[in-house]
Amino acid sequence: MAQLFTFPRSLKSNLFHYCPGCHHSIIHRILCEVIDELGIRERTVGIASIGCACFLYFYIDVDIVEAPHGRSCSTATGIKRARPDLVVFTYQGDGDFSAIGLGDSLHSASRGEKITAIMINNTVYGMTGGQVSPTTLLNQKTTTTPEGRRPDRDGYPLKVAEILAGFEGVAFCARTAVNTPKRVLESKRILRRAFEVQLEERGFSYVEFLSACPVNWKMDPIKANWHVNTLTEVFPLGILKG
Ligand SMILES: Cc1ncc(C[n+]2csc(CCOP(=O)(O)OP(=O)(O)O)c2C)c(N)n1
Ligand code: SF4
Ligand SMILES: [Mg+2]
Repeated sequence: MAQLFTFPRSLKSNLFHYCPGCHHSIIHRILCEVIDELGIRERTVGIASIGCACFLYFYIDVDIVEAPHGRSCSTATGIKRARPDLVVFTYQGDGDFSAIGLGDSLHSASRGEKITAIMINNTVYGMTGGQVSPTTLLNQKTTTTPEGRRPDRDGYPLKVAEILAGFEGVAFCARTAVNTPKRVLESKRILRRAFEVQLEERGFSYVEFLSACPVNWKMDPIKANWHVNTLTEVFPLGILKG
């Protein structure tokens, strides 16, 4: 019988701690597949951020550094500048990348640091109980906007990929999702391209994943999975640059 799937070498066999229906685990898998296919596992360093994916070292079998909240791109910058031979990626939430870490993220991108930033946009601070984040949709209920996000009080959703695409230092910028099999395959191609851009030393590469957070969206896993389509109306998918 033909074997269609193999377990990625870079993925540890530990059980995921993520909630049922969370997309973090799918993204971990395709990330590991890309690392394996590019043959870079021995020289890859991941920067885990503070958020639901802070236990990245428990799942991905590469060297992992845990950065303080919001400082992943700066930590990645230091490692990449000290050791340009390494492949360095960050794995950050929308809160980490675009709230507390916005300054670090934008300046790293603007400087054209030769790192790959992966941003998991689930529109909330997932780990701390679902507070509003810069990417929360208008009218979306969160624990800190219980009646929904109001633009006059809470501002508008921050479109990070659109901002980064305008930076000269950014060589590759894309937004994707993993809520259908076709999108999982497309996401893998995009992620691979982002790493290739780093290997080609062309500049900062950025991949944003629209990601389901069933628990904090107060939806069952299936409904949350399809709700990602609503996010795409505000955050369109595609390669913005590269
Ligand atoms: C300096 C600092 N401020 C605040 C916190 C509390 N905190 C932990 S995770 C988090 C937000 C995480 O949200 P996000 O980056 O979107 O990741 P997610 O959990 O949604 O994947 C916050 C505010 C912290 N750990 N450190
Ligand atoms: S709180 Fe949300 S982002 Fe965090 S593990 Fe659960 S579903 Fe995933
Ligand atoms: Mg989040």
